[in-house]
Amino acid sequence: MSGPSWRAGQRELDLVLGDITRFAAEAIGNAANARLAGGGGVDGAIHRVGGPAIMEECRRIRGGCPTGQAVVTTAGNLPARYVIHAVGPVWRGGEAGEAGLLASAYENTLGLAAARGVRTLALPSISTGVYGYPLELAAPIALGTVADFLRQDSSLERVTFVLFNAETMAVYAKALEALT
Ligand code: AR6
Repeated sequence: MSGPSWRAGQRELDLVLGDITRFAAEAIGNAANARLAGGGGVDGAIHRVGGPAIMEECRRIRGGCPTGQAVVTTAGNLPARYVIHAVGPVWRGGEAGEAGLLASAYENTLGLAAARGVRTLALPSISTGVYGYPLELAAPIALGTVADFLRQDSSLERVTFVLFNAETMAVYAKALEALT
């Protein structure tokens, strides 16, 4: 189900309710962990649907991926060319640099996508599941970071947040309204 969207010139930021593993985009963002070890949530779904080729490539990435950073792998069987694994912060109350790390996880994801000439990117709501980042605080950071990037970048045409449940969609929709 599609939700509201935001535009800057030819660039678009949309919200969609759904499962990111079924979404057609050139690159798909993952909410991974620093060991790139797989897990539950969106990470579990991406590895399950994408198949073992994604984990094989994750294992070859020495040192994993520090919090706030991102790495690219194949998308295996997913309808995308790349998966961009970003590691968001675990929520520790807000005084441990969480906001900066969350923004940086998105910025690095966007940077890797742009560097590969990706035009359409789907993103999950990083850190707001198992990692416990409060949705109301995460949504403006997620959307604001993508909007800032789209204002300057000329490679990405459309970034779509694929949100898994109605509550996440409602909070993101409100934050998107505040952005516009
Ligand atoms: N499509 C889109 N969004 C999804 C999907 C899906 N198929 N499945 C879940 N979500 P989480 P985190 C939403 O927990 O908080 C993993 O074990 C979910 O509703 O996946 O960054 C990793 O291995 C929520 O809104 O990621 C890490 O160890 C959002 O995705 C850890 O969890 C993020 O929730 C990362 O935790």
